[in-house]
Amino acid sequence: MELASTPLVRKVAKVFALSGKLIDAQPFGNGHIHDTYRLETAEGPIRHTYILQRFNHQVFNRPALVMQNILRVTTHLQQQGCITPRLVLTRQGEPYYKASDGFCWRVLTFVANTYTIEEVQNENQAYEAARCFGNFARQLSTLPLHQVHETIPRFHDLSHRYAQFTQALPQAFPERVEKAAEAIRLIEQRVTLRNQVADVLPTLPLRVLHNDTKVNNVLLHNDTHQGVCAIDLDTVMPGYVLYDFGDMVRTFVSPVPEDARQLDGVIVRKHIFEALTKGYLQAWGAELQEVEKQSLWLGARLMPYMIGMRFLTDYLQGDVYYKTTYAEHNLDRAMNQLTLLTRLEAFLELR
Ligand code: GN1
Ligand code: MG
Repeated sequence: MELASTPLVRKVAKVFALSGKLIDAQPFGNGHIHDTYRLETAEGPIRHTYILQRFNHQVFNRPALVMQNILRVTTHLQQQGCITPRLVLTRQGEPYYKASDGFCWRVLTFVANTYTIEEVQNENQAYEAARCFGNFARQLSTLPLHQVHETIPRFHDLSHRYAQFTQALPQAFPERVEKAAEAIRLIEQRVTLRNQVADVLPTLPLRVLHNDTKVNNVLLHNDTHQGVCAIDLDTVMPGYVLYDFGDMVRTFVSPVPEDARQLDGVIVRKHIFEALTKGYLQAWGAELQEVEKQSLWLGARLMPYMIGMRFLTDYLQGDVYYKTTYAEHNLDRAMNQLTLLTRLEAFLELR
């Protein structure tokens, strides 16, 4: 049996009210923001599994509000009999712990018999994951909006993201601007898309949404492969359904990862698009308003555009936000997303 990876991780883990004795801690998952570990404890013959995260407080600079949201949302879901990860408090009863490394750490339960995927391989996965995110938002429609904090102000506000991009441009390293010329052009060019978003948003109701509906933020069941629940609840806050729908399209329809450099591989799989649309609409049922349904395809273009813009802005700023593993990583991600946008525009045009 492996021992917990570093003394700090072991030390921090013990601050939390885990059941049993810590026997293992391993790095886990592929998130771009936090550092995540999977903990295992033993209580006699029983094993428990937890998720420990070192919180990125540069991205989420109000950790107390994020944790309050998670507590409210998971409690609300549990009250409705839904499966959800639960927050494990520290032995002092706090929702997170500020460690000697200056970082905030937190623990959530690991939902048993589940797995995540990085890419959608078949229609069933698309349908199940979309149903899960749809159910998640519908179940939260009875949670008053004012009870959920905006954890990252203006997170999906396109005009704000565009302003960040245009501000980053003149301050960027000239060689990065040069390498990014094509991506910059693809972003600048989309005036109509920016205007459409500005026109449509004021007609839509605000709802409590997930706001990061990447396919790896949903748990599937080991045996039935059905969607079990949504995870990664840091960005749960008020938003518009087209954001959640659009982020699913962004991460489900292409058969290659968001950082794939082979742009020929970035295509729109029609059967996956249809399966996810079906799953999402079924989960909402009659609760989704007609204006919201009409807005979904705009979301399918908005999200690759906005996330592509955010990757590119980070590239121009010198990779200060997303985790990267090589110099051009954020540029490759941006080009991938902008290629996906171009392919989605053609796809939706034909429908
Ligand atoms: C980040 O944390 P993770 O990897 O699930 C990001 C999302 C982006 C996504 C791009 C708080 O999500 O907004 O869509 O990367 N989360 C934050 O892959 O910025
Ligand atoms: Mg995640």
